Amino acid sequence: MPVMPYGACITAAAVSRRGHQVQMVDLMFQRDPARSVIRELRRHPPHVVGISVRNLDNNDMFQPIEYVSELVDLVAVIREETKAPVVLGGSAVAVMPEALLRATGANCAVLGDGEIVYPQVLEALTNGDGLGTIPRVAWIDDGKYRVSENRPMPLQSHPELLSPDYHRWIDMKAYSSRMATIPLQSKRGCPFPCVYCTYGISEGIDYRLYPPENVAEAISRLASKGLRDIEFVDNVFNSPYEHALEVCRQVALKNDRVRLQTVEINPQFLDRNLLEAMKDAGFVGLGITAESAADPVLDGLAKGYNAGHVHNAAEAIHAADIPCLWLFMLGGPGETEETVRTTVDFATGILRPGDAAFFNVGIRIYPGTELEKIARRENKLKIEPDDMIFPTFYFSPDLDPEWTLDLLHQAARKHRNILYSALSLNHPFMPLINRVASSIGLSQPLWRHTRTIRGLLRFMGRDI
Ligand code: B12
Repeated sequence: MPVMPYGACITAAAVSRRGHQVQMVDLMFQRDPARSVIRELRRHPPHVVGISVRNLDNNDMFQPIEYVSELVDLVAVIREETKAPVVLGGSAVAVMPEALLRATGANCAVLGDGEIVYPQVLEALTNGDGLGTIPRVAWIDDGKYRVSENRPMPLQSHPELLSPDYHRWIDMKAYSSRMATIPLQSKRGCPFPCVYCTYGISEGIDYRLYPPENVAEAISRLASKGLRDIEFVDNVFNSPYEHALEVCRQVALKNDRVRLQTVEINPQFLDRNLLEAMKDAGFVGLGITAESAADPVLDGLAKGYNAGHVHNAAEAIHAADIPCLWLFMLGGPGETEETVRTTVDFATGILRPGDAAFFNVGIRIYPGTELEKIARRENKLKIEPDDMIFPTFYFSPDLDPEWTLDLLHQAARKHRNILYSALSLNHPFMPLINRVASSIGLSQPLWRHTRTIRGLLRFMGRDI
């Protein structure tokens, strides 16, 4: 499913509010991105070009696709057309700023909240000032990587910066005709120490919470424009628990008839009470990032909860009767054939017809994470941190990847609502499925229809 450029729209709205003229070029649906960029640069010659980079790669260990080369080519095209400084921003940049700056030769990178930092960068570039006093900016100076101070960034609660006016910036028809959901955050920051994760690196380890009334207000704004399939894109939606509960209460009070989703639920903080509040707010599906149902793996990933929490969450979800997408991650530290079997058995045992389970196999290693240290200690990772810009994965030394795929393959043959990365992520039918689902009016979330879609595909002799 195409993901809407939420961060880029927020950033564009922020600089526009400061009086700058902003042109957004969304390359998501462009057949020839370079041509679209050249056309736009000629039509509106810019003083500064900002690029929002979301993904470094597709995160698939078996069929890795890297996107950095495309970015490098794009910056080269921009450089040929204009002398304007190029600024990188976006979630991928915060993950690996130095490597991306070196690969692209961009002038600087914004590592923090674009709505706060980018206006300051624009002013510094316009006035010829240095970047050093602006928080969370990185650049290369005489071959040396420099990064400015990391100061706390209070959230900006202006409605336009929480739910930007999407119709102004992007082609909303193109997104809604492909089952895209409207992203919305209720907080930033993540205090959990999961070994593989970069959330704390990019958004900080302290929570920064949007007031629940503002979140509810943002939802009303979206609903008033006909945007009702809204997805919370917090790192973890249900922590802090009380905040999530209050968000749900405030949204329910507004009664905007929205269809809410999130795939960022932590099983540790889920109970009947919250699930009821989520239902009242309008949740039509939720994704639990359980990662595993086996204690040695949950320990190895430093998830901070155990298999008991995962089972309790399943019980609560069944009682609340909300469709659920279970997300698992196989191959982490401590994973063995036995733990894989435990997790797959758990998944196949709990699925109801409208549920689905998705297994990611192999874990992307990012520099600066505990997983990087583990992989180096185990002598599994020898390349320099900057080279990890290209897909680099961890897979437990006590497990065979082929065996794992084989087991998943058998489970997916038996249970049509089981999916795994190597089977479905890069499937050429996925974009078509999104289009058809939208045109026949299938309700969100699409994964609720996994069994039916796979049944149809099997009937046509194609599995996914
Ligand atoms: C929610 C989420 C999802 C949801 C998205 C749902 C939706 N409807 O949007 C789902 C589950 C679908 C998803 C899928 C995937 N995701 Co994801 N996702 C996230 C998550 C947790 C939040 C993204 C988000 O919306 N944040 C909120 C917005 C406001 O923040 P933002 O985009 O970062 O923007 C801010 C700044 O970056 C900056 N900024 C942004 N643009 C610009 C531009 C300029 C010029 C400037 C100056 C600043 C700037 O300012 C913005 C506002 O403050 C991030 C992790 C994270 N915390 O960033 C991972 C993350 C983006 N995902 C990631 C990945 C890998 C994927 C998948 C490839 C996974 C998979 N195996 O399929 C897919 C790709 C989907 C796709 N089509 O692109 C990686 C990307 C890194 C990488 N390896 O490539 C991340 C960083 C997580 C990680 N570390 O692994 N994801």
